Amino acid sequence: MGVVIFKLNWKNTLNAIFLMAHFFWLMEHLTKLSQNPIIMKSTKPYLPGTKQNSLMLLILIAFVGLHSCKSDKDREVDDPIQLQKDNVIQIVTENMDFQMPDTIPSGWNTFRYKNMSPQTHFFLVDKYPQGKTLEDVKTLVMPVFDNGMKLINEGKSEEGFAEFGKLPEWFSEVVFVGGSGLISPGNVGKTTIKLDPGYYIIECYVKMSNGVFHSSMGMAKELIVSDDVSDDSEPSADIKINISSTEGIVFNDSIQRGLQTFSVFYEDQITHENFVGHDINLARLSENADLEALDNWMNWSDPKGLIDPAPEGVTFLGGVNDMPTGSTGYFTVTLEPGNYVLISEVPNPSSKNMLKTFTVSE
Ligand SMILES: [Cu+2]
Repeated sequence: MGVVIFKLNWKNTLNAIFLMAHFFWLMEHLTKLSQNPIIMKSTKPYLPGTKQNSLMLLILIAFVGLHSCKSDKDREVDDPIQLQKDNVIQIVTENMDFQMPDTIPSGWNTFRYKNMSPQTHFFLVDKYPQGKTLEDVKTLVMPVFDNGMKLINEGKSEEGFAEFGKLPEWFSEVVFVGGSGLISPGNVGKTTIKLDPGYYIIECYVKMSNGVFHSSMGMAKELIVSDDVSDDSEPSADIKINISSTEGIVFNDSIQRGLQTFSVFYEDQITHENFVGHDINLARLSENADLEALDNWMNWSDPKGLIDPAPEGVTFLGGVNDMPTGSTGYFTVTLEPGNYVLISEVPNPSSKNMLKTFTVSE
């Protein structure tokens, strides 16, 4: 702390010296100008005699103003305390990738996921059983899902689902511990979850227009959660969502515009018909949005589901991905006035009370 204060004071002193040097340079420059007959001819009406000094003073005030603004900004960026307060893990997708750190602290972590690609994505964090790695996923899990999906896409759904029986036994021990909801191209989602130390794989299983999973195209990445605990604490929520297999999505739908933090409490978690649990995805709806098309799209095990392109008029803004019973995750979003939907990525969400619309008024 003492070091920080010293550093800032030292920096301010340097700034002051810099400022004074500038001022003297300016004075000298103006003096030279006043000695130049051509320039003085054109500026003389604006510099009548004694008022020249007041002008210089005004310029100095403007100068000091500008410089002190700049040094305040510098201080914000350089202050390590400020950085710690906003300990956000950045994830970027440009082309079937997760550009992010390999190791992150345990405890509460906020992820800012920026989708700079032309496809819709999410990130899901999977905790793997002891000793299982991304290599095992590539050799024993991905081929099974790829073959099964290929058969389903060919109209052989029975054979396709039978294929999933070839998944290794330990795959049932993989725990989905959260992540973002779906995020449309060009959008950013902010999700906060608590993580235990361990070995994880971060993935996206949205499908390309040819039916191939993004995870098989590179969107599966190892993530180490270290024993070091983050300084972040649990966020406080403006809007509380409860989700369960029995009640579906439950929340108070009088939601204001502006920056809002949602909490998502998993009252229970089950494995749905497509082997995944329920989650929360927030989307903004345009006039032309077709809710029935969206309802059908949310099932990856359907040849037309969770595939590029996403339904028209629906802009996904993130959310909280599958979590175990009793967990709470958070997501933060700026809401403009308009129509929105909270929806789960499960087969026929509307039949499970997991498609709920709300309106944000002006
Ligand atoms: Cu993806």
